[in-house]
Amino acid sequence: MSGRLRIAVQKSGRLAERSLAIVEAAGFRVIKGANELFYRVENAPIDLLRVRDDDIPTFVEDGVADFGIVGRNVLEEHGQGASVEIMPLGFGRCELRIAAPSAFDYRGPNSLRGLRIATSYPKTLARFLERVGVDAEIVAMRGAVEVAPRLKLAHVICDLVSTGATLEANALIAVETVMKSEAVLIRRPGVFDAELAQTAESIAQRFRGVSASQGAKYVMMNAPKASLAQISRILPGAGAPTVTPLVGSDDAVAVHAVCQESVFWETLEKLRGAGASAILVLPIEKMM
Ligand code: PRT
Ligand code: ZN
Repeated sequence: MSGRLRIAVQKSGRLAERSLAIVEAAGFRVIKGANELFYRVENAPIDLLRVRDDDIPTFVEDGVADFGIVGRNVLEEHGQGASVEIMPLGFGRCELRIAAPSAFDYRGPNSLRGLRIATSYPKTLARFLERVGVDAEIVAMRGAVEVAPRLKLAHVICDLVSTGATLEANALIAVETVMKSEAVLIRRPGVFDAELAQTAESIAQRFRGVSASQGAKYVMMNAPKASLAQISRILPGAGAPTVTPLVGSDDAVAVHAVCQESVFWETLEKLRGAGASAILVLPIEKMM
């Protein structure tokens, strides 16, 4: 493969833009050339293979691509289990759920026994039904699954839900979660040869850095020494904070910490309640 590494990404659709954005945030400059199938990275030996998301698991398993960015739902449905999930990427979040007409009296998976369930995820649904020990008929559909009950094609549906607006517009209510999904970085099975190994390692490490710094914040404040323990407990997802003396003060210190989770106004109010002042929350651009 001429020493270049391939990352399969969705060409167009819900994951396309964010997939490109994460590659660029990792410092890889993507040239969006005239070639529809490949985008070249200018400052690293990487090409982006732009395809339909359903094909990504197969391409990565067969070694046509070395890495792929794809929804875990698609990996579960179209993959053979041979590729390796390296990390979740924090976007494209949704849930594969079973939904029923609002009048349906749902009392757990047993209520699905003998029913027709429409879905674009027949394999994943079949595994779920087997796991809960329920026999039902799966009606495989390509899209517009939410209209199946109205058309009397099926009693209930199994589809991806993010905001819930589509279910609501079709008078359906989610009754069961089959799986939770988000975009994930996957790699092909097997080892990379020496030429590609370094690029592969750099991709994985930089992606980890980008995904860790998304949502992470750098928090600074002044605080009384006496409340340091309390303040450490309030800071969301932070390791041990850095504490430095303040000139001209014996009982107050400066506290710096990297918070891995969102820092809300309530957190700031709690910090102030614990005696902190001059609280600053800053975005983090890169982390390693
Ligand atoms: O052309 P290609 O095959 O590449 O794309 P596609 O049409 O198969 O997929 P696309 O672009 O629609 O979605 C790509 C991936 O985005 C999915 O595989 C999921 O991992 C993720 N994702 C996240 C979603 C949703 N949220 C989502 N809400 N994919 C689809 N939906 C649909 C859902 O099927 C339903 O029709 O949106 C509707 C529900 O949305 P809400 O907001 O009304 O609940
Ligand atoms: Zn698709």
